[in-house]
Formats: sequence, C-alpha cells, structure tokens
Amino acid sequence: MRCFIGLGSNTGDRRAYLRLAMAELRSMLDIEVRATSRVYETEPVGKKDQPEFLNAVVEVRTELAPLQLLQRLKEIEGRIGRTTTERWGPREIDLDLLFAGDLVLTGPTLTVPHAEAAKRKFVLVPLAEIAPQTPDPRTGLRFIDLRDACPGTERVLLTEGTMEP
Ligand code: PH2
Ligand code: MG
Ligand code: MG
Repeated sequence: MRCFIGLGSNTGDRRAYLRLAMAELRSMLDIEVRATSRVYETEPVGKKDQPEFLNAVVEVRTELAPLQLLQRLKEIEGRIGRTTTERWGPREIDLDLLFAGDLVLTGPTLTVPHAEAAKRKFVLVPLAEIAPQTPDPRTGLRFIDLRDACPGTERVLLTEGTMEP
C-alpha cells in the first residue's frame, strides 16, 4: 500500500530530528521510502504561541497494515525522544499517518485520511510537491487541487537543504 506520512518538529534542532526520523524510516525493512518532499518552515496552527515548525511529507510503500505502520511511527517518535505530549504543543518530532492507500476509516486509534491534516497548508504544500495528481480517497480531489483550494492562511516557506544526511 502507498502511504503518506507527515513530519513535523518545532523544538531543539528541528532539522536534525527530521533527519533522524528519516534514518529510522529508511532502516525499517518493511517500509520503503519512495519520495521525500523538501522542508518547509511553517507558522504554528492551533496553538499560536509556540515556535515555528519544520514540516515535510514522505511517500512510503509497505505491506504493513495501517495500524502496524502507525505503531512504527509511534516507535520512532519514542526512540527519537519525543518528550512533549501536550495536544497542539511543541514537539521534537511528530509523525502522522496522513493517507493509507485509498482507505477511508474512522477509528479510536487511527483515522485516515488524517482528520485535520488534509485542510492544512503545512501538509498540503509538501504533499502536492511529491504527489500532485494523487486523489484524496475521501473527496476524489487531487492533492494539488486540495492545496489550491485550502483556506489555511498559515505562512509556509520553502527552506534550503533537505532531510538527507
Ligand atoms: N502540528 C500540530 C499543530 N500545529 N502547525 C504547524 N505549522 N505544523 C505542524 O506540524 C503542526 C502545527 C499538531 O500536530
Ligand atoms: Mg500532527
Ligand atoms: Mg501526531
């Protein structure tokens, strides 16, 4: 299944946390990284009085079930040392499962497509960069159309450099 994962960090050495997360993802034998977006510096959404985020999106291929993939993402967050758990608050690393193939499901531990992410510029800009023509399974709209229709007003700025070592 083709899945999209959102990465975010807004405390400490943000780019180093993104790089660590990528290294962890690439080290997993049952997850294949297929595409990585560039890195964007973005204005915090929700809770405003916190540092700016670095955000990116990666496309992976995996035979893992979506809940197993989610579990892996939580493991990586734990290993990288995410210490903050406040909802919307600052975090070293946040890995969100955004889309899992054309699956549409709402559950206690996993909702895909991700409930809010698909309304946010900080997700849609990097997502449309790597997969502009892919349709959102919920609406049928392509990611690039979602991005262009997104009402979000947060600032999203392309940064120099990548998430690679
Ligand atoms: N993540 C949040 C809340 N707000 N804002 C930006 N710009 N980027 C994020 O990744 C982000 C956020 C909760 O996960
Ligand atoms: Mg998040
Ligand atoms: Mg999260």
